[in-house]
Amino acid sequence: MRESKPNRAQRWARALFDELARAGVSEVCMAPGSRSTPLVAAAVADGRFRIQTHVDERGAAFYCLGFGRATGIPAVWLTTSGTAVANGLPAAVEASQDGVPLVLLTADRPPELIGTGANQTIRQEGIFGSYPRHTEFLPAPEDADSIDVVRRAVDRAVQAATGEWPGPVHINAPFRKPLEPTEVLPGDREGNVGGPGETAHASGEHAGGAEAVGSEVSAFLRTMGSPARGLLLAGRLRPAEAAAVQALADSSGWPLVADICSQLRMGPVRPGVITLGDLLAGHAPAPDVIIQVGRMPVSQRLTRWLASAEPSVWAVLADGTERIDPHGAATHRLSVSAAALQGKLPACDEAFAAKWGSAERTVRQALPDLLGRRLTEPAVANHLSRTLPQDHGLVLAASMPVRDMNTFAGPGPKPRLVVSNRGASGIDGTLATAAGVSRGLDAPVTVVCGDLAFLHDLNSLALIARHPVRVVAINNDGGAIFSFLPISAHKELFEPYFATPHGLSFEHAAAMFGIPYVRARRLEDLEVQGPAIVEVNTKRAENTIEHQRLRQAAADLLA
Ligand SMILES: Cc1ncc(C[n+]2csc(CCOP(=O)(O)OP(=O)(O)O)c2C)c(N)n1
Repeated sequence: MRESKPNRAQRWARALFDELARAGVSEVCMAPGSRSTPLVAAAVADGRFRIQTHVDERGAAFYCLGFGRATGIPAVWLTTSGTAVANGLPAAVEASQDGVPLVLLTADRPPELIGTGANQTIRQEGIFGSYPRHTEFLPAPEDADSIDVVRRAVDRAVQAATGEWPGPVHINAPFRKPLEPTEVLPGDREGNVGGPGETAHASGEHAGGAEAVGSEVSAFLRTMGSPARGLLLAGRLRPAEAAAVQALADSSGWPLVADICSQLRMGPVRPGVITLGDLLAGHAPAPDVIIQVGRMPVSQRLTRWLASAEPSVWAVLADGTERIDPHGAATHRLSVSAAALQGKLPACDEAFAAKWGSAERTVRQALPDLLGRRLTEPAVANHLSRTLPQDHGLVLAASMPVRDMNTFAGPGPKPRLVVSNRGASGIDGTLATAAGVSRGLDAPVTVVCGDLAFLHDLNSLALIARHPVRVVAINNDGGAIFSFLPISAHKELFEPYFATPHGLSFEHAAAMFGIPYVRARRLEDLEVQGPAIVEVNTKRAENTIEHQRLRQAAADLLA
């Protein structure tokens, strides 16, 4: 049976805003994001709220603080999950110290995604420390029997924010997909795409030591048997780990699907390394066994496809306490490094490896022609990857820059290091990160970032000015990534609250900080030395179509 509109998340969010309005709250300042979609849609639909948008959550929170100071009525600071939430702390501290009412309303991922390496997923409980007067951690809408849960929570929170000693309050609201106001089939949940959802440990917990590692590995190898079709999947890795993973691939002959931040994705062509996993997903033979190393890969298209193929073994080599498995597909978790498997993996079926290799070659050879010479976002990624000066560091902003480089980078010089702030996938601090990487490597750096990420960290241009950093700012006048989400079909909400166009150009910002500026008109214009800002103007609508065209072209080649 289909639920009628609005779906459960929407009803929940609408009750939340109805209760806020009944409590006399009417001012909202929000920053764009996806997980907060039900809350944004509800605030707009309610009609009683004045809604400001601002790309920088820290500034948005201070805006709300200012409103509370001026009126004595709390404003609602509305954000998505992840580091966006952490950006509210300075205003929360000030509001608490000085008794200013403020409602910190944070969207969150549902509990089953916490601690799995899922995108923009962090532990949000207690994030504002002891500063809130009161905290409400709501259950996900599907986990509560009644909508009264949310109404009572809002009442308690506003009461505390405006009580005898006013101050900040925190309401945390997790949501499952679908997030947009649309129909939903009951039971259609995130996570658990195809796998068993329970992770076995190959042996009992071991307290470390070579002997214990050896026994864990042999227990795993016994369980795995002799698969013919084994695949190595490399997520974010540090260079030393990457070298061990490469050695494992070389010795076993298992195809190695390398993520952009694996340190194995970019550089000259290397047999056995699959760089175009995002485009090949669904068009290459499915493996029986996957051994995954490093943190979560960027391409959800790839990992979802692998999960849906239900490999009999999906072993995650864990390097921390998290279970890197947002799709619930892992079957084994091994507390060993890739080096521990060296020389122990069974040989790979040659036909299987050859099919992956030929799919990779087919798309790689066609890609330059498919991309053409126009200044599109995929072509910029590809051109930068092929022309990156030797030994440059590469920093990729969360959102489309890291995804496009993952999907479209071609063979080229090997960067010294490829990094992206993908631990929590915040768009904040990207420019400062690039300056720090440059100093840390003692080398020039190229940073590719979107316009919202650029604006979010504008004052860090002061750091850029002092380092050999080339900033490639892809200005598509808003958040292009949201055009790929279902919310883009909701025209009335999409542009003002998700895409959030600003109409700004970065020329004057460059001049203000004394940084040379280039407006790129051709791909060759990207090739400047830093410090420099290269602004690339693209159109969001065309970008979505171009991505679809390229994906289809790759699929046609592999059909
Ligand atoms: C600090 C922070 N706030 C909000 C988000 C949610 N978010 C994810 S992608 C995105 C849009 C980024 O736009 P832009 O930097 O212009 O890149 P584009 O999507 O155009 O590639 C936003 C706001 C986030 N990841 N981090």
